[in-house]
Amino acid sequence: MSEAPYAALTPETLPQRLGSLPALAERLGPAESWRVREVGDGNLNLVFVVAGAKGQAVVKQALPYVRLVGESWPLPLRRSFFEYHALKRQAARDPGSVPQLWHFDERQAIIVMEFLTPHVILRYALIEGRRVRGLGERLGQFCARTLFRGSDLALPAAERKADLALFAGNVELCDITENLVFSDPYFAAPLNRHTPGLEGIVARLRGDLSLKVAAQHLKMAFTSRAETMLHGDLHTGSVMVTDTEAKVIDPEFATYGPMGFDVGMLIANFLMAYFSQPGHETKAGERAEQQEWLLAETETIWETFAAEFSALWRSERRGILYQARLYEDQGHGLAAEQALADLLGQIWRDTLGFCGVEMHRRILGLAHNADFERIADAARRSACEARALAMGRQLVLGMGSVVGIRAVTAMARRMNGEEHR
Ligand code: SR1
Ligand code: MG
Repeated sequence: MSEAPYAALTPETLPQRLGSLPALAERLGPAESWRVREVGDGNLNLVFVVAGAKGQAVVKQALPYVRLVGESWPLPLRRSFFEYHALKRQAARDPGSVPQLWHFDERQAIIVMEFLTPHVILRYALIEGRRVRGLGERLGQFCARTLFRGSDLALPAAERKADLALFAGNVELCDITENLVFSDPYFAAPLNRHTPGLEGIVARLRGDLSLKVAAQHLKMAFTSRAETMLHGDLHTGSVMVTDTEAKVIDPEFATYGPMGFDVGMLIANFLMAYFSQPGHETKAGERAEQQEWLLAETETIWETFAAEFSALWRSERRGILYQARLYEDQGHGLAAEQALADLLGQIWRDTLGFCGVEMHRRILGLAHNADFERIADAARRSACEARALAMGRQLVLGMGSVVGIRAVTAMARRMNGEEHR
């Protein structure tokens, strides 16, 4: 590990500073051959693509502040430590799902990893109207495998408790989620912004007391129900794709929380991609098939998640919860199936609630989605956003009564055909 004090990399300093790292030199060739570009377009970090005579790598470095806002919002470098440890666990729990890790420097907050090529960020692919074969299935598997295998359903108790303690240190990134996702959208928080034209629906949402209460119930679930290691920021900007492959990146928000959080965030971002599509049309109806594909993939995410989670329940339930010695070994396999159904029901309800608040915060809060932001015309943008806001409300308030993912996609189709002002 580097002994020098932390210093942010630049394309100019990177070859000299990292040129002697075996992890890079062996894969890329001599530093004199390196070409470096900074490609980070996220809200927090520096991301460099380094190309050498023999190969390429990604060098990700945390900044000591929130990049989106600037130095006025300090943010600890140790988020890089949590990202590194989360990536290691995700690689073990769902092999092939994340980029290969090549080097970690804790003091410099640098992670060196595989450069995924020809992958692009899923969100941008969806904005362009592109499709990815097997996308929903792969993401559903990722959720099931990482969420199940990071929990007391699967891990030895001591290991799970050690990880619970480790990731409990990710305080500042949890604080971002706690404020930006669960609180700020529901009042006029200083960093909030929204598209002109949404004033009426925003006032109604912020005046909806049941919604405000439900959002805080969800916040309490997020802060107190440490069920498993979450990715913590599983949106379509945290997935890289080709036409046939998907990999998950950026788990710096990793923490222990409720299983439905990752699934809900992911589905919310598919639904926002769905509602944004008409805003990217050059002629009416042009994206209708793309919208249907997005809903089909949304259904597949949940259906695959539930099927894979059930398979893991039946084959890998070796943790301290719902032990086979209580059920199957006593000839009470049916009770284990009942417990599984109950648990999936709880995850489903949580998923819907987290999905709803994520849809709200990406339109009303600080951190918006390119899906909507890239719709240049404000009137078109606000029309798309209003439908997503209305659906978010239905999901939060209806989380206990919406039965099945097909009811969700049917709701999306209905909302997409309506005006919400
Ligand atoms: C201040 S950070 C804003 C958002 O960017 C990240 O991607 C997370 O989604 C966070 O909520
Ligand atoms: Mg990120």
